This record gives sequence, structure tokens and C-alpha cells, in this order.
Amino acid sequence: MQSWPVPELPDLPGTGPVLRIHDTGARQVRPIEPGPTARMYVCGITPYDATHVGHAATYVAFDLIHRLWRDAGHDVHYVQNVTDIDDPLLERANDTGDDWRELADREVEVFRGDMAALRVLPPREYVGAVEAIPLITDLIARLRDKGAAYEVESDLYFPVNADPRFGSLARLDVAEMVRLFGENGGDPDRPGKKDSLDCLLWQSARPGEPAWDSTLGRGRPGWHIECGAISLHYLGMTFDIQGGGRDLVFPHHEMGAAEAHVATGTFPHARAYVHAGMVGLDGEKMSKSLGNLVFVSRLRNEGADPMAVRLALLNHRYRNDWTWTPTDLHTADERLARWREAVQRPSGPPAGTLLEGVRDRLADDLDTPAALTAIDGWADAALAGQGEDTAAPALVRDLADALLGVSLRRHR
Ligand code: 5CA
Ligand code: ZN
Repeated sequence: MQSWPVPELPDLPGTGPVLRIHDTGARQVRPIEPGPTARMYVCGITPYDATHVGHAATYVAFDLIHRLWRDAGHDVHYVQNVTDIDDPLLERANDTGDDWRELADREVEVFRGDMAALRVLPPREYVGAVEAIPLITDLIARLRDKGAAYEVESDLYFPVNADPRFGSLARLDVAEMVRLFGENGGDPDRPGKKDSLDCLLWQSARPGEPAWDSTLGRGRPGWHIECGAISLHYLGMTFDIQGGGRDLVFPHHEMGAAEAHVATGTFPHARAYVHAGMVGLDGEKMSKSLGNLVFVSRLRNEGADPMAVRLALLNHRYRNDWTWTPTDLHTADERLARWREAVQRPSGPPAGTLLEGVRDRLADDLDTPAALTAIDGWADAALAGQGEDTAAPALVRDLADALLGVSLRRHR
């Protein structure tokens, strides 16, 4: 699938430090030390009702990781999927009378536009589930060859007990796993399954539903195997970061890892699992089913500067849950105006220390609020006429752009 245009990425003097980030698997903040090429997979959208500010916050958080790796001298191999066939997409298309393909195409196009406007660096491979069906069926066949697939009626299931490490990512008790599985696309009560947590690999064709011919018969893929297959094909095992929102820890990332472990006989699927907090509105998680969504495209249509939207997201630390309010955008607008004015000044306080400070704050589990405060300090001083460094305004403009993805040029 086509991704979106690459924004300009200024070069900064020196190189950034090693990134320390919270790994859900290790339950702690720890250094991530990739090889020359850092490899990251982030779970993409299911293309209906995109892009709400919760999605945007998650992709901006992983964009910071991408930017910090680039700043630390790594090449970055970033892969993202699009779940362009799944029950929720078909349900929405049914409700609205849309063709499911048209709905998906339209929403992916909105998402691309939002990501480009927010200056999110695009993935190297942006892969739809539909185009990945041959990869997915290959992986299912590998599982079946290892005895890790069984039939219920004519559907194929993955037995979670095939992976002795199953459960080690989320570390929940069985009742909680069953509850979350049921709430997130799983079918714990389906008769004929060996374990209520076993997840669907391949669903045989149902009347009136889209289906594809394959060596597994005519049907369509389950959800978790989609990300397992795409990540394994493009990144291989033991890539650096598997990412997404916190809602994906269980079952999605647990299942994807278990399937990859069993299919390859190696461990781990990813070296670190990184999860962004949930953004809500009016005290509720922002979600399609609750309908309490604030869309990036709507904010843009109402005249919001995408750089202010990005700054509003960055004002919250990625791992916290938070609630979007109009004040977020208002505060960000004022900050953006101040920063823009400050970097227009002919001189300001030397910005070398600021650059190191922002790098340090971001490398410490993406402490964006502290990084923004550091830049506020420089901007306030420059606006008060302090400092005679004529190179400083340009350096601040470059560091805000390269590290935070916030362009201070007035190019709208
Ligand atoms: N297609 C699957 C992943 S393979 C999916 O979860 N799609 S999604 O459209 O529901 O979500 C896209 C991404 O945004 C996921 O990483 C998800 O964890 C994240 N996300 C969803 N809702 C929120 C929210 N309210 N706040 C923050 N992130 C969210
Ligand atoms: Zn996924």
C-alpha cells in the first residue's frame, strides 16, 4: 500500500543518546540498543473512523522513537499494517451501506493526509491485510505443519498452549484474559475450541462476506496472525520494538508473539513491547464503539494548525491515559505562536545546552512535557531579548523539527 510523503528532517549537530523506554514485557524502563538498522513494527488502523486524536497520539509517540533513533545515527526499518479486512470494518460498512473496500480506501486516505499534516515519518512498508493474504496463509500453513492449528467446523484455530510462554507479556490471570479476549474480537465461548483463549487463524467463507481462495480453502484471515505474518516477513524475528496502544497488549500482541514463537521455533518476537496510553473524551476511552471521537481531519477543517495539534499531543506523556479537551489545542496554539516568534528573532541565548537537554528528556521514556518546558524557557528568554547567539534561533527551529516533528516555519 502506498504510505505518505516524507517530511523534511533537518540534521542536528552531534548524535542523540541511547533511548530508554518502558517495555511492557519487562515492566520497566530500559535502554533499547538496536543494531545499525533499528527495526520497529507498529499496529496500524482498522480503516473506519480514522484518525481520532487517540490514534494520532499513538502514532506521534512512535514517530518520536523513529526520530530519536535517526538522531542517534540508526537507519530505521519501520513497518505498519492496515487491518483492511476484519469484522469491525465489515460491520461498519453494513451499517452505513458502504462498500467495505470503498470505506477502507477512503479512511486510509484520510489517515495518510492526517499523518502527513502531523509530520509523522512514514513507514518503509505500509501493508494492508488484504495484500498480505499470501504471507498470512504461509504462516498459518507453517503453524499447521507444526501441529499448531486445528479445525472448528471449517475454521482454523491457534492453540495457545502450543507456546509455553503464552501469557508472559500481559501476565494476567485466566479470567481477565478471557474477559479481554471476549471484548477484543475473540470468541471465548465458541463450542468446539480446545481452550477458550485459542484464537482464529483463518475463517472459512461465509455467505455474503468477502473471501479469498488459498491453500487453506476459501476464507479470510484472523486479526492477530495478520500482524504476526507482516512483521515476520518484513522484519524477521527479534525486531527491536513492537508498538501500539495499550489496548493491544492483550490479546493482540500476546497472540501475535505466541504465533511467531511457535511458527519459527525462536524467541522473542520483539525485543521490547511499547504501549501508548489511551486518549479519551469526557472521561471515556475514545473509541469507535462509544462514538466519542475527536478527529484530526475535523480539527484541521475547522482551521487548527496541524503543528498545534501535534504540540497538544506532545504536551502529554505518551504512556499516560489522558482526556482531550479544547483547552489542549488552545494551550498548544499559544505555545506554537511563542516559539515561532522566538525563532524569528535575530539572536537568542546559546541553544547547545537546550539541544542536549531536549535529547536527554526525550531519551528518558519520551518525557515530552519536560522537553516542551525546556524549549519554553529558551523562547521566553529570546523573547525577553536575552542572548546574543545569532545561530541559536535556527538551531532551535531545527531541533523542534527534527526531534519533536514540530515545524516552526509558517508554511500554511
Ligand atoms: N488495526 C488494529 C491494530 S492491528 C487496531 O487496533 N486498529 S485501531 O484503528 O483500532 O487502532 C489503531 C491504533 O491506535 C492502535 O495502535 C491502537 O492501539 C491505537 N488506539 C486506538 N484507540 C486509541 C485511543 N483512544 N488512544 C490512544 N491510542 C489508541
Ligand atoms: Zn496489529
